[in-house]
Amino acid sequence: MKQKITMLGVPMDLGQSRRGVDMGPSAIRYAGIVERLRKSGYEIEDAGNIEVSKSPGVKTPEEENLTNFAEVRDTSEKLAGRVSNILSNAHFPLILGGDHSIAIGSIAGASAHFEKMGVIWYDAHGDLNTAETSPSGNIHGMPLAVSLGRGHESLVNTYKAGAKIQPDQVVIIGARDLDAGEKSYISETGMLVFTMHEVDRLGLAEVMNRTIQHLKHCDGVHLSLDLDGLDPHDAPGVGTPVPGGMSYRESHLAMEILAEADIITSAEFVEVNPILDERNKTAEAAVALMGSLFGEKLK
Ligand code: 5AB
Ligand code: MN
Ligand code: MN
Ligand code: MN
Repeated sequence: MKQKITMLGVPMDLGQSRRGVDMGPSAIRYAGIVERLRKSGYEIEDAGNIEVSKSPGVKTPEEENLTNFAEVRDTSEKLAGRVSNILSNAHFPLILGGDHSIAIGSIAGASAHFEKMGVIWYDAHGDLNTAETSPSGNIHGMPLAVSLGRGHESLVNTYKAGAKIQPDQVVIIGARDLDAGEKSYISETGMLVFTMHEVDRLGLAEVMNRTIQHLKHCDGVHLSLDLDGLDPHDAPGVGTPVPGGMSYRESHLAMEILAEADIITSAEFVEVNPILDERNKTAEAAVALMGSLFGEKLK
């Protein structure tokens, strides 16, 4: 993965209901991501943030239970175009969130460059809801469903019409808070999900090996890392913390194994909320994990 990196911030907080996650990209920059990756010998270009605008539109009835639908749709479209351009220039897109709704755009843009792109979803949640199954109406709980072709058609049709990935191209790691509708979808499709139960039983190294094996048939892999996948003790600055997550060190091991396998072709780190954080601990964890993902060695 020794290529040029283009980093792009997406100060989006409209996919959920707590203020502050729009400052995630600043917090991650402040925690020293650029210097860190340069030390590992990367050429990294900071492309700044994309603009997220509030456009109070009138919702149609079918947009009910999709909070800030228009803004999320417009930002996704813009982000997809930017991610696609970064890949066209043969750079690695490193996307800083922002809430997880931005994955709709990242995956739409990145998947256009591959025949069959895999997605690793490192998260306490499945983010597989639709407006029909969502208990909150928050779109950050829906981006994986949208990428799989489920949900409001103007979200599903971001950048290119239709589903961007199929269930056999997805691996969820760290799940411990799935809604009923998400559980049904997982069992209907047989999608590979390593909940915390499997992480405890197998250990994260084995989980990562199985993940890599499962995605062997893919020609690219997008890593979507929600900081709430980590235990709230190690990543307190997130809007929807769930106890019992993967530790700081386990998460490093996961990134190190991915670096060794050299399969990741784009990545995003999302849901860092500096207002809820303790002295930028979560942003610093994000930066340290990016260091490992990009091959930083301990000795
Ligand atoms: B996150 C919940 N499933 O849909 C919902 O942080 C939480 O991007 C979603 O993983 C959490 O509202 C979304 C209850
Ligand atoms: Mn989550
Ligand atoms: Mn998420
Ligand atoms: Mn969250």
